[in-house]
Amino acid sequence: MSNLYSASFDDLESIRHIAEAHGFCLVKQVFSAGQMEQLESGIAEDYAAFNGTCPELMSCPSLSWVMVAPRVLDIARILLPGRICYYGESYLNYEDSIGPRTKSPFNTPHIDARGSRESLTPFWSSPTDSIFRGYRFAVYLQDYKNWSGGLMVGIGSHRGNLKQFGIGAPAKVEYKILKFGDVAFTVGWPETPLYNVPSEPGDLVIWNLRTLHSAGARRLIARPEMAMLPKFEEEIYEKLPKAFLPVPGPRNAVFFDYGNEVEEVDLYIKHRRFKHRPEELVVAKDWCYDNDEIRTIFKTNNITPRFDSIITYLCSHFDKLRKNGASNADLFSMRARLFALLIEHKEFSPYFPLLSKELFLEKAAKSQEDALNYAVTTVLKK
Ligand SMILES: O=C(O)CCC(=O)C(=O)O
Repeated sequence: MSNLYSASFDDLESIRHIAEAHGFCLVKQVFSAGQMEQLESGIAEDYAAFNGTCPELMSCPSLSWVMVAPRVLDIARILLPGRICYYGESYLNYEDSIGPRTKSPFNTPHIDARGSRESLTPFWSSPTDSIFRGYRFAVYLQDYKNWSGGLMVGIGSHRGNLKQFGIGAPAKVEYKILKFGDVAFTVGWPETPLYNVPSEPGDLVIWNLRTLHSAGARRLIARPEMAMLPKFEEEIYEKLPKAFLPVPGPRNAVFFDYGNEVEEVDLYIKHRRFKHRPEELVVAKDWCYDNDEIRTIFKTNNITPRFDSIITYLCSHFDKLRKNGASNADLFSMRARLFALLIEHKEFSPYFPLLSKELFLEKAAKSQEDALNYAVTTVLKK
């Protein structure tokens, strides 16, 4: 059961082909009805347990299973031959009834992949037009085949020049008139064809980190298959909200990334870490995917974890506590955790290193304290 953009969960070759050709794939029926119920209650449970500030998903006790479900990992492996890496990039959307997350999702079309050898800020672009070796995976709890609110993607936007969709130059847009009775709108379509992904509960939506996408795509009642750029959709919605199908309920979902151990993914990991300045890294306060239980899951499944954000958070927290006069006894377990993570830390490219591993090990051979001081100073300087 595969069509142009979707394939059954067990048709791995089609999934790979579709994702590589178009930059995304709708994978059908990955999760059973029972698993979707488990996911729904898990999201609500963890959201309450963490008072609405959920950590990354592996640190969420009721949700980590989703990311390492065998069907998900089979799909990740076919898309990303070689070792796969998880770097803490995951999150959930939750509200118990339709509220701001559902009404105002992030509907600016964007790509996520960033980083070059010169800077971590620019959008990633391959000099040889190769495919970025990292994907985002999403499980939406609602039916976006028959209602508004799903994901919009630019078909094939994972390749080619970034200018095709307006990054670095104004997008080329072709205008057409769209009529609703006697009201007419001038709507512009980019060269890149747009698509509202018709996901249903149980499906897995995957897209390349270089694929143009936006959240909360509306469907016109008269033309439910037609996708538009959000700014034109908004213009019509403001005047004629009834022209669109409503959303089916709160926009609850989980999102997570896997990538290969390669340069572009290394740059992206560093971009994400640098984006969260150390002082903002309180988000990593409850991140614990370096604990023994979760490490065993990674090991069993041949997943390489990267802990750059946890390291940065620990350096910042450790430094603060030390400056505030915390005793050695108070700092003992944090010191041991940070030291272990630094020993293990391995980057996939030499660009924008978190620290010099060589220098750290050299210092550690003589004094753990000196090595930690070096690491804390270097990591926090960046
Ligand atoms: O909320 C969504 O459907 C898409 C999320 C998104 O834009 C992203 O993860 O970059």
